[in-house]
Amino acid sequence: LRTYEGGTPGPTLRARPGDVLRLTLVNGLPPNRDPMPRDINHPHHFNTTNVHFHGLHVSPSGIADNVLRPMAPGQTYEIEIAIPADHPRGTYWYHPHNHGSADVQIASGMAGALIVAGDFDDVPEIAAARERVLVLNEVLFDYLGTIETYDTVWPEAVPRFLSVNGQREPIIRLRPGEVQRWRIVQAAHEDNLRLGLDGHDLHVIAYDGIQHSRIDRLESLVMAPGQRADVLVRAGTPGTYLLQALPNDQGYPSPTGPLARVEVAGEPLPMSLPARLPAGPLAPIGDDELTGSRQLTFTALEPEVPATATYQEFAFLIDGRRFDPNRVDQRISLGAVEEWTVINDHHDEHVFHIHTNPFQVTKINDEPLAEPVWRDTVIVPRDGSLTFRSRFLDFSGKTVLHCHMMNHEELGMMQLVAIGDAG
Ligand SMILES: [Cu+2]
Repeated sequence: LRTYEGGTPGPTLRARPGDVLRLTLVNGLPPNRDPMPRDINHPHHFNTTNVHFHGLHVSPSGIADNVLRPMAPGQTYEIEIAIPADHPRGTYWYHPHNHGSADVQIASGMAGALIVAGDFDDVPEIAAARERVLVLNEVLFDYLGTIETYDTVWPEAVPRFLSVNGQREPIIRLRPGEVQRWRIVQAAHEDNLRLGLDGHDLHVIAYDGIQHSRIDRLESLVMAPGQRADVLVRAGTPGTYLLQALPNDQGYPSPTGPLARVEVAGEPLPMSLPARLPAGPLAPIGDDELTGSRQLTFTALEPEVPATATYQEFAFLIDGRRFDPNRVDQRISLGAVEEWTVINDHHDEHVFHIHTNPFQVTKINDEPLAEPVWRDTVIVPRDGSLTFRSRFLDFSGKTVLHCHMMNHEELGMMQLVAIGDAG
């Protein structure tokens, strides 16, 4: 399997607003054996990679967060990410994003957390809580322990299981009454997960690394691939509780099963949850700030019996077309503030993600949300729609938007975006 630093997940990177991250990527994977396919929207060149810094508001160009820059096997690349001094602090992540190989590499466990530190430092109950980083993945490989053809991924012919930090059902320990803060990264390559912890509520304090201004107390939390959630857990009475992926319908059943065993034991450690949270870092976008709007439509072409079909029988489209690296689909002025509606004309859920700028989700299925939420990755309901507002600030350049179910991305569900005077 392909990994960062020989294991999964990759090392957790920690930075502060104003830092410059300088990374050297040594692509130690062997040469690609397959020729460049005639159809670039079929998976290929599994040993070519690159790195995306998911959720960061940084330059998408040059040697920064540039996912259009392939990194060939046997070569070494410098990467430099300048994090703005006013960047929201929180839980982000990094993963490969080379079109053709990203899905297989993420499924192999190439993913790691990136924390822009200092979020909630001013909330004593959160600052006092022990922090854990939980990177979730759905692991699959063939009977040789490899993924060397896309037929291993699709159709779902090989066993797969859920993992937390590269382990199957690890033990997470808390003392009775203890509050812990879990930074959860949903790094599974293609499926949503509905998380639940037996006997405990999940208190969400941030979505996609952006501080929420209130605590969402949930019995279960649906996380799409690419999403993050910061969650407070207050341990109950001594015992062993399962953190698990519960049944969920994403158009077809999401994976289910145990993720971790939570052991509550030892001397009580009474801690309290915060009564309230401070205002989030990003101001809401009002009607008078908007400079334009646009609409995108996600669709899929699929065979009559999808469950047994091969991947070549599917195509995933945005506005009726598959990804073309030579065609700019969305041109956006630098400084624009826009309202976008993403329509999902398919009976399965899809997951909208755009690089460089987060967005404020305002409506689901045309119904206004009581409290709009800032995100960078969001489920577009099946046969439904999603509306958000975004400011395209600070960085011009070419980048992408796509479905974060990475199998769909590989099979075409991605668009090229040009912000400002780029291309
Ligand atoms: Cu999709």
